[in-house]
Amino acid sequence: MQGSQASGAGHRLQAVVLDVDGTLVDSERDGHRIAFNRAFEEADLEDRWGVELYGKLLDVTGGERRINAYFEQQGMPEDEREELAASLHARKTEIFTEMASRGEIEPRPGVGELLEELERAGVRLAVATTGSRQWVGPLLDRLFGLERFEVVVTSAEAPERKPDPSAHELALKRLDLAACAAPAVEDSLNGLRAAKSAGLACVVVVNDYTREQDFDGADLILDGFGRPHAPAAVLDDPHGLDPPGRLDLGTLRRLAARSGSAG
Ligand code: XBP
Ligand code: MG
Repeated sequence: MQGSQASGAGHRLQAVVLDVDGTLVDSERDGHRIAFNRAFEEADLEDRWGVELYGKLLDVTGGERRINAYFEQQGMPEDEREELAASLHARKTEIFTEMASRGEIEPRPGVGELLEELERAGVRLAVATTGSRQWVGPLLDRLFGLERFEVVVTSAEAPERKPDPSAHELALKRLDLAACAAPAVEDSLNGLRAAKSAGLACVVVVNDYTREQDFDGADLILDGFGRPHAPAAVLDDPHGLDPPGRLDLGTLRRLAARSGSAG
């Protein structure tokens, strides 16, 4: 059964490959950014990442790479900044893991309802993130229950960060599915590029850091997951998927059906 799915008959929605940062959770501004700043403070550094600056730094995915790129901009020599980035990121990861375990990071509105609807329909859940395994597990577990995600790919398994397609490719491989059976949900241009390079259709659900990005090639763009009393605006719907004010099972099924016949 699974082999035949991988080899082609993928016009039925079978799984969804979800991003974490910015998608399942609004974790960047009030989560990772705060943790980076605490790590700087504990190391007696004067650097602090404000809300606006952090938005620019998000162009570089992966926390350690982000710190490294920032100190490179400050003119720090390579060997010095690599060592500093590694130690700061290790501490930042501990701080963020504690924040996640204490419940300080919340799901984006409507995510819980979407996951329940997908599960009820037998759609398998997978995660493809550039974040670190140390915090991804505790965060998913606290918010949703880790066992609900059949596949979780983090930077531990896919060290080439997005927009590299390796996290999505590995998620598909572990699901044993063709790309057309498993669309992705992302919040950022780096995430969209990663999903598309791996051959997945991709819904982009923007947030405050990403809404001005140019999501050329996205299969659907929404400004939120949407809830019955708070519908999400449709920012672009190039295939006429016609979501009912929220990202729902029917919309993802229409996307997979389209991807199967187009691919
Ligand atoms: C998310 C990231 C992550 C987080 C920080 O990208 O780039 O690096 O900002 O996590 P995406 P770490 O949502 O596209 O996966 O510090 O653990 O790297
Ligand atoms: Mg993201």
